[in-house]
Amino acid sequence: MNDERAPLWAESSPTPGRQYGDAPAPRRDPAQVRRPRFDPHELAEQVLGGSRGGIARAITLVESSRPAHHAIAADLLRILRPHTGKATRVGITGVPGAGKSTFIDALGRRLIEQGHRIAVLAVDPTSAKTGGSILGDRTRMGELAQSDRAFIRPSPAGSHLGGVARTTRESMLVLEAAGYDVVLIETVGVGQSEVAVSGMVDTFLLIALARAGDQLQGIKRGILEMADVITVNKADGDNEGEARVTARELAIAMKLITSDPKAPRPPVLTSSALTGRGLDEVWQAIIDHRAALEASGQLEARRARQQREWLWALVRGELEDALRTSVAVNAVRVRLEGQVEDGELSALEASDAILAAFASDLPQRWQHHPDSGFAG
Ligand SMILES: Nc1nc2c(ncn2[C@@H]2O[C@H](COP(=O)(O)OP(=O)(O)O)[C@@H](O)[C@H]2O)c(=O)[nH]1
Ligand SMILES: [Mg+2]
Repeated sequence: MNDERAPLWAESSPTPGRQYGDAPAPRRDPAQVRRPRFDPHELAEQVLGGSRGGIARAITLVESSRPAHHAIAADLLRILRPHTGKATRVGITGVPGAGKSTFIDALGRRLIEQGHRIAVLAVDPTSAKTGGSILGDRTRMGELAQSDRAFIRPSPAGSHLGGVARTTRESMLVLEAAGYDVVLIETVGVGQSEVAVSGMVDTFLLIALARAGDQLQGIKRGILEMADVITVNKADGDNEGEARVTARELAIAMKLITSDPKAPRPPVLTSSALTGRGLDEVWQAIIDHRAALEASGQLEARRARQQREWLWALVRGELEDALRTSVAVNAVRVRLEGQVEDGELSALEASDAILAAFASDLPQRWQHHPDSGFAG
């Protein structure tokens, strides 16, 4: 970066655990590599004590795709739950290149100077395939990553958005329990991941760019609707004037987009991570948004709604996985698909047959759950 402050790594110890900028996602699930077994009580103690190694192991555990680890992760999260929920949770979106990572690095360092502890997570289902965003962030978040008051975790190598969303949410809880009071979640700006992130944060910041004209086409309307705070970024040098013009245009556009005329319209600001101008104002707008939610009781309602929606997202995800892997369903699928294609069977009849096969083959672990109301 271009300022004179001593680099934070000057006095901090090396940070264990996978970080932004490390080698691309390991080919093997790290939890499958032989390592000491996970003990949820021991791990919880380490997390609550702020041990970086313990936090990294806890996140590795929640990211693990091994069924045996799910139960341990659930135990861990149950122990940690009373210590979660106090952080300021912020989602940060914007098209690739908008400057999100640079912004997070600059903002994060300021917040650390103010005494905060910063957790940075990413939701990017594409990163596992391309490794792109992780490599890009090596330089962008280098300074923040060296601080012992920051914990930065790249998007997990999940295969699909649902998996990435789950592990990001659970990692956030681990980090909150470890005392990180600001959680910043960067996302890629393509739509679906924003929906997932908006389901786990209090405030959504949209980082836009000055490019009068194609500004609105580049940002999907759905993402504009989700934004609680907007900043036109890279407002420096020759770009500054244009950024202001764009901010005014966006402010007008937001009037049209907000369906409820009484709902507070998101403030549209300008900022530059390069010069630092506007960063404090953006953070203030984020704090103000959250404070307004809290004062009106909406923060609690928002989080309750997020939990409820998350519950059903989990149920749907599990159902889809079970359907896809069901032996009985797979035994009939090709035949039924063929019959539907040939017009021998209606889609409705075939769907009944598939569900009947599925019902005969429901995963054991779903049956007789103590809270199901069916168990004896
Ligand atoms: N002029 C200027 N360039 C910036 C600023 N922030 C980031 N950049 C540059 O924009 C490019 C993309 O930044 P990055 O943070 O990786 O964007 P991301 O893809 O949204 O995370 C990099 O070359 C940065 O150096 C800024 O405030 N002003
Ligand atoms: Mg980035």
